[in-house]
Amino acid sequence: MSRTLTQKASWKALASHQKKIAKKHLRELFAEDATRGTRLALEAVGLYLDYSKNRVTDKTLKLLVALAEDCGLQDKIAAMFRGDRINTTENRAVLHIALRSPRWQQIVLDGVDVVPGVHEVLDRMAAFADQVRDGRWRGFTGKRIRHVVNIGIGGSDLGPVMACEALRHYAHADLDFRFVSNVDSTDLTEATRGLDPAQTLFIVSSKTFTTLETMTNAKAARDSLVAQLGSDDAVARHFVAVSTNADGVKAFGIAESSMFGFADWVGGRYSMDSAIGLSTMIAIGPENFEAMLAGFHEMDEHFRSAPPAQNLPVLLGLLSLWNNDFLGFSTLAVLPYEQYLKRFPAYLQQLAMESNGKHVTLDGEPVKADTSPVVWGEPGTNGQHSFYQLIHQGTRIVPCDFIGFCTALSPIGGQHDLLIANLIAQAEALAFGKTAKQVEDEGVAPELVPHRVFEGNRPSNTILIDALTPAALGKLVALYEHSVFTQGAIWNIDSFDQWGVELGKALASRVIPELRSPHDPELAHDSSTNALIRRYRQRRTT
Ligand code: G6Q
Repeated sequence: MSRTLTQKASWKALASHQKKIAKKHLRELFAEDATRGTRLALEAVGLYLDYSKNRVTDKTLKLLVALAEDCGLQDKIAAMFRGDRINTTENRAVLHIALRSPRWQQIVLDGVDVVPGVHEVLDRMAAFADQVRDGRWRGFTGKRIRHVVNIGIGGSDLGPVMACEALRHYAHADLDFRFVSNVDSTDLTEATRGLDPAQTLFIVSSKTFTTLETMTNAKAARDSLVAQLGSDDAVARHFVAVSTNADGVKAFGIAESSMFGFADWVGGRYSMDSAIGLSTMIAIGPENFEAMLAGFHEMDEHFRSAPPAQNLPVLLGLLSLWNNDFLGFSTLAVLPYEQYLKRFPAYLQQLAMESNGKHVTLDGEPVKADTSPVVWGEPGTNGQHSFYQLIHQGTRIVPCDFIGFCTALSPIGGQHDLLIANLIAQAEALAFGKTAKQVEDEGVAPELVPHRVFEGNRPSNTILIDALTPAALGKLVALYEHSVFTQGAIWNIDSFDQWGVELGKALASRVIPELRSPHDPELAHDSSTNALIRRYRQRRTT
């Protein structure tokens, strides 16, 4: 039997190495090596990663790479690209990389090349997107479409909404995009407030076409549209579906010609570049969407072929694992200094935490190390005026990923320089801090000195990209997808299932009839749950 992770010699070597370098401050590491800031940096496929402000030495990096080798990372990468059923608990291949394969590439699954099918859907999406964009696709009353509302949740929402925001600069000027995800009726109400139904297109995005939230919202939207336009026939001009469930789509009343499919080997949180990205394609146009896919593909090829020490996703993943498992820093703040990326932290939360928030290995044994860090974040500079206090002087250490772009898409005066100066300064302040001596030398009153000290030695990565183009977004998302993969491969977990979301769903389906029952129901939950149900039943007024 293979050794458990923490029993591996490569793991133990890292643990004992950590003890040796635990006292080293980033100030010392930088003082010892004038070239550290450029040596511990990597540029590939147009992304520049400065990882020098991590608490690592050359030895740490070597040991991390050895751990990756010991855990068979290279073989696991090859298995994913080959289409092996690496999502073992669902017995599925994991082939989101096929969604961005060029037409000429072959990826064979169960004897069938899946790439032509991907391009067939992309072509149909492009034809439809063009019709909506240029006004050939008309609503039921003959008016042009002006509003696109994506109804979906989780992976069928977070990717599309993030991409739509991220690439808003490239979006069609006369179309507006809204997103409904929550079963809270406020979401649908507010997203559709003020819209002319005759000019609104709903995209029902659901891989399974059974998800409670999405189907509830989709039905409510359909009923309202039919009531306002006065005919069931209006549905055909105002609803399209993105799904793998053709029967469900048909039963909902959407024709096959208005359905865009994808395969079961695309996980929800890995689906923004599949047909689930239809809203993105309508927004930015097929050419820009294609450029985004090409960006994804470039990063895929880099991940597949670059040696670990020169491999951006592998390095990012290993550094995250080092911070999480060996230094005990259990969260990761993702801090894009780019307003267009305001939904990127939320997107990454799902990508990382749903993928790697697992407690057992592929063999069902407990993972002996902490799995996914808690991912959170906000765009800079807003975060600086709220939670950065804790990041700089709190008792917990929060590794940070700073993300910035060298060229502004919406330049006004010199504002972009102010933005990026803040990004650079934050990483500098976190790493080097401010000593008591420096504070005293500034003439600060002695009793205030401890309050003004920044201990520093707080790790961060800085990712700099030339400009936020569709291709750059594709590369950035693929970077994190594969970083998540790298970490999951080392923990030997299934990064592609999500059984953890099931229990709450099942319990909710038991509570629903108890809330709706016309008579006081027999409640057999715990005393807290029973009391909450009773209180809600007594107090609700609608
Ligand atoms: C993602 C998950 C999950 C899923 C949603 C929506 O990886 O599987 O977030 O995307 O539950 O599912 P449907 O697309 O089937 O509605």
